[in-house]
Amino acid sequence: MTAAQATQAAQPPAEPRHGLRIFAIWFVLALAADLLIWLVWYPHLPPGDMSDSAKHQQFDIAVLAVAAAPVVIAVLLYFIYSIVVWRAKPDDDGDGEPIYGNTKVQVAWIAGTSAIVLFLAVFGTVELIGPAGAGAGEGPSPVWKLAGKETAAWSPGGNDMLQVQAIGQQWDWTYRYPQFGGMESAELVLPLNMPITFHVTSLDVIHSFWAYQLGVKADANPQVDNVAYTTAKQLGGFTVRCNELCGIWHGAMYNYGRVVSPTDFQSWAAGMQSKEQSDGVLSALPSYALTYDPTVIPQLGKNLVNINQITGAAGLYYPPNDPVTP
Ligand SMILES: [Cu+2]
Repeated sequence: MTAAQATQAAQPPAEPRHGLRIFAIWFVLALAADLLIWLVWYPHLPPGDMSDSAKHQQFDIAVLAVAAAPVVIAVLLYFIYSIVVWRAKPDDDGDGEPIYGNTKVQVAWIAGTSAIVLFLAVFGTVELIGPAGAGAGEGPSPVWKLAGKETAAWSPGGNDMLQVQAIGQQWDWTYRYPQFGGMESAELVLPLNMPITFHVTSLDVIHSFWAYQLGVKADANPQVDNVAYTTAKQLGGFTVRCNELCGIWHGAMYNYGRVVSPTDFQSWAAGMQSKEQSDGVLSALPSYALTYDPTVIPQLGKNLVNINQITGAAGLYYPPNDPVTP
């Protein structure tokens, strides 16, 4: 072996293009993860797609996951790649080479993070203006109102918004339909494909109206009219829960609702209204107000239990039948 050959053999092999390698592995993994999220996970995301607001929540979570997965993969991949490829030899106690600015890395970092942050800001704002809202709870005075008319009447097929007052009390939900003479129901019945305005309020403490499958969640505060919108897109049943710890029977504070066709809804609501009218309940009920605050009328409570199975309050508006107050 000549001296020149010996020098050549002692030289370390040329460094592979690490950046390109990492990028290639990252690209394949990120693409696979995003495809999995979009095609496999997205359709199963809670809360489902029973209403437009639920659908939007699914979409938002899916888009954010698609944006986040490549970032998470990049961090973990760089970490693992460093451990495997740049690991120091057991007998190597020396320092690594000092590193100074790397224009390519700096430009890529600033461009990448700026793009992600700007995208999230624009996407988040657009989705807040849309019907998705913050869990479809738009607050007592919504900044962006949905297009639609809040009228005293409601007709199926018209573009009037159906108003439903969701009233929480310890420990039950009841529903009031001001466009049907203030008729009250223990079951939340909604028409398909019709824009609905929920007016959420409470008679006593703070509750939270959570129609899970509809993707609607809104605080129920006494003396506050909290507004939330949705449009049901599928027929079927859904659950309404209280989502704010509100006392000992908070866990039992749930009931059910169903989405029916507009004509079925119309006949159900008209039937309920005339039943409550002929029973004298409707005239005895306090007049409709956005912050509903009826006085205690024991006899009325008993009537409502007989007619509509409305029960639940702990000696407040309705008699303390169920659940039993300890
Ligand atoms: Cu509650």
